[in-house]
Amino acid sequence: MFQHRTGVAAAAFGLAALGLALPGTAAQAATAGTAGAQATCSSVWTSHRGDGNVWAFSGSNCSGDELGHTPSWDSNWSNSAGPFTGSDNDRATSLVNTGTQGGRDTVAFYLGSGYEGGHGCVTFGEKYVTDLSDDTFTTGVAANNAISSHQWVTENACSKFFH
Ligand SMILES: [Ca+2]
Ligand SMILES: [Ca+2]
Repeated sequence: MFQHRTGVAAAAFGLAALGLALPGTAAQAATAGTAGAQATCSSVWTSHRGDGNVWAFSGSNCSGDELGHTPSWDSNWSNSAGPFTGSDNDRATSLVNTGTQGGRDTVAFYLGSGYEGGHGCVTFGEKYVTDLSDDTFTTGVAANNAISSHQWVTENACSKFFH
């Protein structure tokens, strides 16, 4: 790891010494469009990692309907405000975290609106959860088809992690 990083730094210095511009972030540009019904949670994460969003899907392994994706929070997935509305409530079965690392890089999901009823988290490092049917909130209530609010938190704010 250390030697690899040193090598990258040396290469960058070499380019700078030659007066050449570094290529910037073009190589990191997001691939447009996930392949809809053919998407898997792995492909969603690969295509969108680092874009700052959290994603929710109605089926396992990111199949079914995409309920939404957002860099923000939503205290009520059933109301008409925010990124999750109406029938999105109580319908999530798989989740993806394509946020950016550091600080509030973990998403906490809650049984009830208003961040009530117990929580379960998906960390930056975990990337995604393919099936909530074997998960419960901190209150012991089944998490599948039960999420009603979410927010970004620090990992150490969570006491339960979906798997
Ligand atoms: Ca909402
Ligand atoms: Ca609920």
